[in-house]
Amino acid sequence: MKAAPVVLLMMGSDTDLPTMQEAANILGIFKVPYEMRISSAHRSPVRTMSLASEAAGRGIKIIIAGAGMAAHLAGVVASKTILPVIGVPMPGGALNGLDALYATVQMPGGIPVATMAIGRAGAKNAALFAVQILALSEPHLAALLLRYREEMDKDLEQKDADLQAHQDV
Ligand code: RP5
Repeated sequence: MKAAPVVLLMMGSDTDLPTMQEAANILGIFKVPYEMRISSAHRSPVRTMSLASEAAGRGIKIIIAGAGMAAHLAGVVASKTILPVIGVPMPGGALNGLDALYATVQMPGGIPVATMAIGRAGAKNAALFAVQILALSEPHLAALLLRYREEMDKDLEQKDADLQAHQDV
């Protein structure tokens, strides 16, 4: 049987999926059960608000919301739940994500959204941040996070060694 999702990954459009897939990949690595949903603050506001308000009741602990342009998804979701909401501004549009960054990060006092970087790095970090929050009460995730960082370190060390071996000057 499939494990019940603890992270809800929301995005405003199917066009956000390639970027938000980065978050899904990380949750997969850490074996954190998640659910992906497409729902827009503007195009499907009622469904978006239901997803947000019902999330805690069905065992979701953290919501990641990615949206682009006038990106109100993370803020609207945060207004309907007290679960931590992590926002990811999507790139693209005439302003290439700067609009989404401002719309996501500039929340009025009272309704926080933990906003990540624009695009793939933001989606990846949103998932890692979610795992870090879960690790506060799940020691096996803390151990996996430490190993993940060790592997990043080793990977970079190897890349540096390769660079040194192939440098002519
Ligand atoms: C936002 O508008 C979505 O999150 C997406 O990033 C952007 C453009 O949506 P599409 O026109 O590509 O569906 O709501």
